[in-house]
Amino acid sequence: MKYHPIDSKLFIKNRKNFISQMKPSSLAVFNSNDIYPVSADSTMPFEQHRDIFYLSGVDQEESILVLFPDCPNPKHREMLFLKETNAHIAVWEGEKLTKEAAFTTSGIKTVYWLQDLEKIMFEVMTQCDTVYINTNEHYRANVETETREDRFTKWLKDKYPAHSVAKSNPILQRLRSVKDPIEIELMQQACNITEKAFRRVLGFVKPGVWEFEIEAEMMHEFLRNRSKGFAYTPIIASGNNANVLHYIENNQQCKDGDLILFDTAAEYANYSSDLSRTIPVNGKYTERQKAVYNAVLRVKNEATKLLVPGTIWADYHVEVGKLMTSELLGLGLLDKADVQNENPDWPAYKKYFMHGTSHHIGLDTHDYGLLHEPMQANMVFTVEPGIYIPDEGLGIRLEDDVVIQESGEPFNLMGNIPIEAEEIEELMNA
Ligand SMILES: [Mn+2]
Repeated sequence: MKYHPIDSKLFIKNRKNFISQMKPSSLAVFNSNDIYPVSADSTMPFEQHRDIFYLSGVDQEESILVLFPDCPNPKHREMLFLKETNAHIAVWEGEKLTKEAAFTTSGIKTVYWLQDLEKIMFEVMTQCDTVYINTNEHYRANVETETREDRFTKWLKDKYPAHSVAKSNPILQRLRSVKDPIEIELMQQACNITEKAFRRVLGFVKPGVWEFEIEAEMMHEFLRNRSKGFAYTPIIASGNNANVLHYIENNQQCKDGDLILFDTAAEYANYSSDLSRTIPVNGKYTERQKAVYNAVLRVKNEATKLLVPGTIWADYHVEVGKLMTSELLGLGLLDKADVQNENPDWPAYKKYFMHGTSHHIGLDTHDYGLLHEPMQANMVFTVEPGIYIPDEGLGIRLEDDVVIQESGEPFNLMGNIPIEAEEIEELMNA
């Protein structure tokens, strides 16, 4: 791992919170992700499943966490099963967690090698009545492959058909949406790395540069700051490419007079940041570009103030829609008749701003969180309005990541990343 070790207090607390929501005489199991194949013997880089990471800090393939708070044997109330390692295996397979290192990372004292799994599972399964399995219920999930977790669940249900089953996911959705101070600090580090990359790019962009050259500059800054890289597939969209919302080719040349929309940010220690900025290729916004830019910025600033405890996500979007409608009227993109005759299910503003304004962010970029429940302090959200005008060859989105406070305005984790049009022009021309 490139990141600095994380205090195991975080994972100990996360397990305590999870256990407090479990039914009596129940056990919960969490698996690592597979290492996904390419072909021949090539593989994709490993990405740990965020739930086992959240509950243990273990960032290694073929790991299993078992929680059984009512177990008669105190040794088996928390257990890790890991791939065996020793000095000899390490020569061939590289460094893997020893039992001691697994304890330091997770705070879990009982660590077995995987070959003991079936035997120990038989012992603990005969001592419990309910088993918590971990299904993916994220509102945007769309998974076609069978995960390691799915395979384990099938095996478990097949071998122990008399157990009742419960769901871990709703518990994790609630817990993971409210961040611990240690997590907020890790997210701040991800945002700070993103800031370095963005400032580097401000000094690099000029007419004729290619979108992928900008991508390379950012990756350089991420890697040298202990990030694995982009938290999500980067969007570097010049000119009309900005109007393709999920443009990820990043293979065009940036032209004098155009804008570039970046939706690019670093991960750190598996935590995401999520930034959008829109800058002029030649270092100076035209009057029209600046007018649209400042309209987006005003919507962002006003929307941010609505992210307070008690706000319901859907109501918030209705309010942001009103802010956006008034800006679009001001820009002459909508007229009063468009608004009077609008379809309430697809309001007029959606012609120019067709995506959501905010999502939870954390270990996943589109993080866990039950959207029908009211917002709470220490939830972290993005704020990302945009205006997209294909007829004018421009699209502008501005996005920061903010932490909801007990009272007052949210804390902006990206408060140091330049956003005022004048400051961006100044830095590009320095
Ligand atoms: Mn986002």
